Parts: sequence; C-alpha cells; structure tokens
Amino acid sequence: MAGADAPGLAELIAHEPDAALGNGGLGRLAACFLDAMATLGVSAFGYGLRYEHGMFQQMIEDGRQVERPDDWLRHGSPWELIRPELRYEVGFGGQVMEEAGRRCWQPSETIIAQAVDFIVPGHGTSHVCTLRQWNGQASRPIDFEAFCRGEHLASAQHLHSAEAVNWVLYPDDSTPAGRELRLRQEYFLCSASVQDMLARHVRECGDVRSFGQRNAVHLNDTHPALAPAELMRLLIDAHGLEWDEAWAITQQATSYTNHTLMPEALEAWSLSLFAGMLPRHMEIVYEINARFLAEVRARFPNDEERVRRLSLIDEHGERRVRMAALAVVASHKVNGVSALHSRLMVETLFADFAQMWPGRFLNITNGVTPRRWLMQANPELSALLDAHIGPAWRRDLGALAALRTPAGTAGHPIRAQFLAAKLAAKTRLAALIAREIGLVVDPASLFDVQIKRIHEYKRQLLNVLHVVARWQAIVADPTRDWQPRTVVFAGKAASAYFAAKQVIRLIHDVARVVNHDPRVGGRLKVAFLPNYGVSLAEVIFPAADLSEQISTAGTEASGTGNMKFALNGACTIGTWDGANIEMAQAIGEEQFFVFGLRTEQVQALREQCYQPGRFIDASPALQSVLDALADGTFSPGEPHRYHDLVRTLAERDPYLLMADFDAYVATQHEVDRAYADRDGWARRALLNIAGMGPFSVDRTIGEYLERVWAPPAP
Ligand code: 8GP
Repeated sequence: MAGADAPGLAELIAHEPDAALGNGGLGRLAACFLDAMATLGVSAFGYGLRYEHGMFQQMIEDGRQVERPDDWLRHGSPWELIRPELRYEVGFGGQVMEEAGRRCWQPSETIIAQAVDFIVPGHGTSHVCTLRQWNGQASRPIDFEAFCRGEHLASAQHLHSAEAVNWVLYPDDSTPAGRELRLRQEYFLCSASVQDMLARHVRECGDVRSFGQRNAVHLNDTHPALAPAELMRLLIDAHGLEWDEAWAITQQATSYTNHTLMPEALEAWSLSLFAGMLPRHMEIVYEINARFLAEVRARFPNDEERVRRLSLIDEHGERRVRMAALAVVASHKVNGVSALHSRLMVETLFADFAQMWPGRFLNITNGVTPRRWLMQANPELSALLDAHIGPAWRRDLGALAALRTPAGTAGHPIRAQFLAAKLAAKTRLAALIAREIGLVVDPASLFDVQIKRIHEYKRQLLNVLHVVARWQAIVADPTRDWQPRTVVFAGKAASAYFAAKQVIRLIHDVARVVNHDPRVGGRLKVAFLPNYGVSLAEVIFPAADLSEQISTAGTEASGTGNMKFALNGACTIGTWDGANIEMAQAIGEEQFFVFGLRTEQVQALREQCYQPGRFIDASPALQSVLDALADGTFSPGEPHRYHDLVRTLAERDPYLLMADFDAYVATQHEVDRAYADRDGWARRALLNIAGMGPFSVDRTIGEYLERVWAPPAP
C-alpha cells in the first residue's frame, strides 16, 4: 500500500470503480470473509455472478435519487482472470424422462457458465482466496439455420438470453423482483458452482462419496438455496447414487446463514415458474418435502397445522416453494448473525424447525476485517495504534485491549494524539463533502454519521426528525452554547421503494433550509453524500465522531457498519438491537449511548395496539417537528409533499419512531455534553476501540470453521 502514495498510482486508484457486486451488508460481509479466509489460510472459494452492471449508480437530481446503470466494466477490469478451461453447461426448462429406471432431465435450453476469477490476497501470507464469478455465454455462437433463412435478429436471440443472466444485479435489497430472471440467475450460480466443487473434489479425491467430508457448501442467505437440490440432482442423476446416500452427503456439506427476519425478504418461488424452469429440481424438492413431512408427522402425530407451517411448499394462495425452509431442511447447521438475531430466529421465523432440530441452530456474530477498515482506510489511527500497542492488531484484534490502560490514564498523550488523528480524517471528509456537494463543513464540529442502505426499519427518518428538532431549538434559543454538528448521510434506496426515496428527498429538503439559515450560524449542517459504496465508506468511517445505529429493536440482524465505526474510534448512539448489544457489552455499556425501546417492549407495544398519536400528544417537540414537515416548511413549492409521510407516522408508524423520539433526542443532548469534554471524549472513543477485539472477522471465521464447517468426528 505504500506505493499508493506515489502521485500516479493514487490517481489511478481514485479512478478505479468499486466492484459493486452486492447490495449492502450481506455482500460486504462476504468480502470480509474472503479477506479473513485468505489471511487465516483457509482454502475457500467465494462464488458469485460476474454482473455486467453492479449496484446502480445513485445520482441526486433536485434532491431526489435517480438511478443510473453502474457500468463498472466499461474500461475492463485488470484484476480478473478468465479461466478458459473452467466451463460448465447449465440447463433450463424442458422435461424429465425415465431412462433405464433413472430420471433424466432434458433441458430445452443450455447456456455455458464461464469462470472468471478474482484473487483476494491474505494479509502477511502468500495465501489467497478466489472469488469465482460466472459469466453466461451462449452454447453456440449463432443460430445458423435462422441466419440462413435471413432471420438475422432471430439468429442472435439466444446470445441475448444467455448473457442476460449476468446482466444486472437486482438493486432491490428486500423484495424479489423480475422473478423469472432472478430465479434463472440463482440457478445459474448454484449449478455452475456445485459442478465446479464436484469436479474439483473428484479430481483431487477420486470419489464423490467423500464430498461431504471434504467440502462445505455454505449458503449466504437463501439466494443460493438451490445448491443442495442441484447437488442431489448431480449425485443421483450424474453419479448414480441412491437417494439416502446422496442426501447424507448433501446435508453433511450444506450449512446456511440467515441474514434477516424481515418477512418481505423471504424468497418463495411460484410452483409454475419453478417447475417450468427446473422440472427435475421440482421433483427433488417434492421428494425432500415428502420425506421431511413424514418425519414431522412421526414426531408430531395429528398436527396437520404444524405440517402446513413446516412444508417446503407454501399453500396459502398461489403455491410456492419456500427457499428458507429448503435451506434449513438441507443444512446440518443454520446460524444467525448476532446473539439477539439468532434468538429471535429460533423464537419466530424458524420456531417450528428449532423444535424439530434444536441442535441445528446456533449463533455466530458477524465481524469485519481490520485490514481494510482500519489499516487501509485510516492510516493516521493505524500509526497511532502501532506506536502504542505494536502492529499485532492486524491479525489479532484482541490486542486492542491493551489500549485500555493508556486510554484510562489521565494526562496520557494518547488522548490528544487520537483527537489529532481524528481531525486529520475529518478534514479529509470535509474536503470530500466540499468537492462532491459544494457544502463547507467545519472539521471541528461533531461529525454525526448514518451510512447504510435506506430502509424504514433502519430509521434514517428518526435521525432527520432529530435534525429538525435541533434546528427548531437553535432558532428558538440562538444564544445558547450549542455544540456545532455536521450530520452526514449516505445510502441507496431500492429503486421501487417509495418510502425510502421520500426519506432521501426529505434529507435534501431539510438540508437546503438548515444549511442556509443565518440564525443557525453554521452550528448545524446536513450533508447527503451520493452514491454510497466502499470507496466513500473508506473516507467516512475514519472521520465519524458519532455512529448512528438506530434501527427499531429486533429488526437489524447484526449490522457491520456499527463495527467499522467503533473500530475507527466513533462512539455509538444506538438501540438495543443486532450486534450493538454485544458491542456495548464488550466495550462497556457506559461508553455507549443506548436509547429506546427494547425488543420485548416493542413486541408488547405492538400487541397492545400501538397508538403513535399518544406519543405525539405527549411531546411538544415532536408535535412541532411533524407540524413543520406537514406545513411545507421544507417544501414550500409543494406544501403537501410530506403529508402522507406525517400521516403514516401519526397513524401507523410501523417502526415506532414516535415511541422512541423523546429518548433519542434526550440521548443526543447527552452526546453533546460528552463531546464538549474533549479529553473525556477521547478516552471514551479509545475505550470503544479497545473493546472491538471480538468483532474481528477472523474470530467469526474461526467459529464457522469450528462449529459449522468442521468435518464430523469419524
Ligand atoms: C444484512 C442485515 O440487514 C445486516 O444487519 C447484517 O449485518 C448483514 O446482512 C450481514 O449479516 N442482511 C441483508 O443484507 C439481507 O438479508 N439481504 C437479503 C435479503 C436480501
């Protein structure tokens, strides 16, 4: 990385687009996994699709999100390695015949999966991991018969159909869209990857029967949940195994991580689509289901309601295959990504499955890589850590605990040095804000940051409501000693997610008013940085003073941005949700700014028919914020713009912003007071860093190795 300082190279790096091959936290976690597996010397491949267009490019026009295609491969990619020898056929459609007593699938269409490798180097080792991405190619270059008939367009039709499979990453984080193409993508990924794993195994070990002992097929959420069905098909149809043996191998190999409890994110494919595209897999899923339900009936006789709840086929309305159920049934281990999430997973989403197989479920809390998110992103802080505790933290994040003593020692120079390192990072971010959106912000102000996908449950709106309340309070009492703040937002909204896009618009409308109000006198600034991605994140995380982790308790599975912030010495204002809880426990709750209802209180309030109006009536500050939104203060040209938003908050408020508002604002005041004591703040921030040892992705991968991927004892 030292070479990055050379002017030519730094400029080149700045021009390189992010490989935006995922949507949000799930993909970024996978990137951390590859880094850790390379560093720890685990032999592993990450499989994915080589999307021509990644996550869309977010532009802001007149305060609104506009999506443009992310043409990241426009100038080619110097890092990818085409592997001409690694090509597999993937079939779609057609029918299943009986041949010599065996089922034989004859697809109506076949495309080629071409492997394109991206090498991920480990830290301080010659070991690497491979991200293998599949590119769809037509199995024949031209439909020559159609061409000879003069039907030139038709002669190339199949090319389009083959390439469409890795054309665009679905920009939707929560709802399956473009159903048919999405299912095609998922099967294409699974088939190519499982064929590749089997081929490698047979090459190295000679016999498919030992596949489960030597390989782990880990499902990163349900998008690859067809993998066990594909493995069954290959073991039975191509390798001639009997069902029971194939199933034992499949279960031994397969494991699954659930990354969200949001019901709208649960994938289910209609039977007609599934059976039409994957007729042999339909048979296999039916057979898995029949055997599984027989087991359920044997365990729980005369309980057909339970059978209906557990079935891989959802019979409510149009019949659909439940991919999460398939993933659970086919796996020997299923994990959630934080202690709270894993508990809620077995109490709610998978309660019936957990009753069947309690030992199958476990928690493995997420982690992040200190190599990228501290060493690479924050050179000033890294140098400070090296000077005080040595360089070992890069591979052993627990070494950060040694910061506790100097951080806790009054007068120790590390506190002032930390503030200087933070100021350098804030100055860098301030320059970026000026360059990108033309807003001048003061690096000495408190940088209050929320960066993540825009989603109602993550409650960026609660943050905006606080900004409005603060603006009103400053205007009402301008002579008070207000702690200057810069509130920074970044994040993409799914293109079809109206409520999330309204929040982006509101942030811009509020920013326009607040940033130009002379009465505020620069004590409050709001910045929305467009096109959030890894490159932007690398500048923002080191510069944050305050990390906003304010999801409704029980909704954020884990969060990983929360960890990247704390690792860079930001203090967290957060709800008792996801991995915030474990972070607060590891760091010390008194170093955290915790507020709001806890999961059980959220559940209780919902059960008692939550009435947001009661909270509004009880809070004059909240009432006045909502009035300002509703009366067009921030949208004078269109006073009704936020009427529906305010009505939703007053009538339904599904994520309980109204119930948490007062506590949130009070806690923000506490933050102001704490920040004003600069030495005390430095101590607090350093203690946050010191407690981050358990949130290294190396610990996470270690747990997967031991508890999920380890071969069973012979
Ligand atoms: C995310 C969770 O929302 C986040 O809390 C967690 O840190 C991250 O996964 C890594 O575990 N979940 C998703 O991105 C997700 O579930 N996406 C699929 C539903 C589309």
